[in-house]
Amino acid sequence: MRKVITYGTFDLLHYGHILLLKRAKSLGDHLTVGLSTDSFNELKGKKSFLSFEQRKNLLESIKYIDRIIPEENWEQKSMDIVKYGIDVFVIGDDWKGKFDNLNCEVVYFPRAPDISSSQIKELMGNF
Ligand code: C2G
Repeated sequence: MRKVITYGTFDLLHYGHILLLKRAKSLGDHLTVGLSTDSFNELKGKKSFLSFEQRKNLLESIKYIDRIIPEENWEQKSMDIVKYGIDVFVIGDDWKGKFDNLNCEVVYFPRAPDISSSQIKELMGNF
């Protein structure tokens, strides 16, 4: 059983997120998502439109995801990799190079172009 993990805020779920999750799952048999908590988002300097619970509910409807854990800090990744027996860490290439030292295989996927939660928030602001 090849296990994959990825992390993120996944606010205002869009096709860029889905594509990343689909690609992540294609690398193994089991996908864990470390979902950023609202307090970790503050650490990241991100204010998500949807709360952790709302974002978690949305992710739970995605067939590619097998497990969701809270992402509470920057440091937990290497412990999660050991705790969950992870083989591959995946994330978008906006993070390229940032996680090369993790204790498993690391894959950066190209980000889906022309879509982001902040763009959606801006557009929503006009309605
Ligand atoms: N993503 C993508 N294409 C987009 C937008 C996002 O592939 N158009 C990917 C990001 O690269 C990331 C995932 O979708 O892999 C989640 O995106 P965010 O919620 O913006 O994640 P981020 O805030 O970058 O959190 O510890 C890691 C951080 O928690 C990552």
